[in-house]
Amino acid sequence: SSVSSRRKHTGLMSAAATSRLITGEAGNNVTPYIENLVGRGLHKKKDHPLGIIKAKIESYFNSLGDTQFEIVDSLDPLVKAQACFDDLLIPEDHPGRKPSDTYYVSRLGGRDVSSSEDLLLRTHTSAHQSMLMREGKEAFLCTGDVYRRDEIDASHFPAFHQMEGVKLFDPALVGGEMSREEWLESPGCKLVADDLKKTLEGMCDELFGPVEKRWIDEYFPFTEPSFELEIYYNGDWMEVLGCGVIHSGVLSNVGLQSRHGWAFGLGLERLAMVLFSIPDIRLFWTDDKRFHSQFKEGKITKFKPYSKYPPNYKDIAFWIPEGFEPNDFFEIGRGVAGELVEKMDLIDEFTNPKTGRTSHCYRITYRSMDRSLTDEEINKLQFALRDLVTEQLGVELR
Ligand code: FA5
Ligand code: MG
Repeated sequence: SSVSSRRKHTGLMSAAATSRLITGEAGNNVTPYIENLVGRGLHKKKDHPLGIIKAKIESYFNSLGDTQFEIVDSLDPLVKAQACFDDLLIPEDHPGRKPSDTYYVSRLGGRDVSSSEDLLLRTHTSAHQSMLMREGKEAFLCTGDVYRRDEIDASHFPAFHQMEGVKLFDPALVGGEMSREEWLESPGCKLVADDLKKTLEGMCDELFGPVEKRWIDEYFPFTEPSFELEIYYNGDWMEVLGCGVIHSGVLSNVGLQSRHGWAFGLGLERLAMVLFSIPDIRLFWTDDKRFHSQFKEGKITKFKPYSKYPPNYKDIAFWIPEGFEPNDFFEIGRGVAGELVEKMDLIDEFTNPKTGRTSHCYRITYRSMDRSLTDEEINKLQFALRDLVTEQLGVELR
């Protein structure tokens, strides 16, 4: 077991010498597993479900007639905190900026201090809004891979894809420079919000056929008002996107204080899983021919599952130290086993009344998409996991 965990460490060190994302700088928490996902460009593959959906949505927006949406899909996912957070009025103490939630390449002030110059993997495509508006773009669709530290299961993966849409309006139509309060009460603001909702409802009808939808009031620091759109599909409400009228502060930051418009950000996997009946979010990243042979440019077809290999379960229990972050544990699991870890579930939590110490027990589900795993292989992974959590998180195994 210690052999295989040492091998992991060596892998990490040698990657550090050449890598752009694993630098060993202060606060650098990108793992080799994540680095391997960056740059795959799944959304640009014409025969990939994500590429097919992207093209469908782009052609919908550019069939509306009145506005030409520029297509942007090749921007570097490595951005500054300035672009991902500050330009969007996301405050320094926002939970989304914490190293438990975001992959940082560097943090100038150290692990726990936020700075505009920090380098990170974008957590949403909104990170490019301000730059694209500064360049003078009036309407665009910007698609890319985004990264968030998160739990692992069939619908959560630390990398997924978003499409950002922005449309600015003619000031003659909606009004020009005014105070934020005045704008929010104005008919122009209502016009922008109505256009946003009508356009996005039309997009859902185009993709799903007539489908039941509902609007939920939301909060984003960079839009005002803000909404979320849910659709009723296969017996359940599903969140498709977040959107809103662009906040006056965001526009004045890019020198557009006399302009107004809307913005939205949608999750491509969410839509693709439903439209193509893809049951597991990790399938988007597979190299398996049995997956890729099923999809063709321009066609929305139902995925036919190929046989799954059997799962293997292993439990791990430990006393947690103060400040324990489950995401750090999930990350180590992903680092050790990569795609072979299907799920990591907290199955038991217990506090000793005498000592006040808390113990967590997690069940790890190991499964490969393309072969049967041997006991020996699983045991090695589990031992490596046990070693690493002890070393890196200071937990005490039970
Ligand atoms: C955002 O990321 C905002 N930037 C969206 C936005 C853009 C609002 C412009 C206003 C203006 P949120 O975190 O809710 O918001 O994510 C947006 C969409 O991405 C979700 O509705 C969902 O479709 C998708 N999404 C979010 N988290 C995940 C995940 N873990 N896996 C798959 N899809 C996800
Ligand atoms: Mg949301």
